[in-house]
Amino acid sequence: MLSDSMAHALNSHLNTEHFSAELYLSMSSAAGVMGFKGAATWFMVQHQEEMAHFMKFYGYLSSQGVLVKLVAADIPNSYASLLEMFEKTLTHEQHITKAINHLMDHAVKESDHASQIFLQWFISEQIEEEENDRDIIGKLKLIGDNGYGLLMLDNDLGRRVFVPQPAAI
Ligand code: OFO
Repeated sequence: MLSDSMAHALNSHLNTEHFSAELYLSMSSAAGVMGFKGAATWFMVQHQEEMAHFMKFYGYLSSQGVLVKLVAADIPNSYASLLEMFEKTLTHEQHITKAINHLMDHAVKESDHASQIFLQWFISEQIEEEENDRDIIGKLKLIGDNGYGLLMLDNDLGRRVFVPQPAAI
């Protein structure tokens, strides 16, 4: 059984994961409009991953008998470059990492072992998320305005595929 404050904190984060999904769908559209079809695919896969994260929270809260409350958000969709998109992605993911860590602190404080087990997967996931973003930002900085380099990277980003994750804990 979840405490009211834990249920509230998890529900609030569920909405943040949903925001992430919409943010990356919007970035997919922006990358496509800029002509980066590979990056559009990369962000589309990121969108799918975030929807899977959102559904993990939804599934966990539902299994604990919590009525989920969804909140609509305004999604930014204006970017000057691919580099800006990935820098904003990394900043957003660092924010998510902090939020997951706070949720874990909350669960530890309450001796809520079920939530700690649930959140453990997200702690590991955030390491990978931030590492991927840092790698791409590093490459984009090396490439600069070199068209051939951007084409090669875009090709590479387009190879990303969505791997479905188990919905439950
Ligand atoms: Fe769900 O990890 Fe990104 O936001």
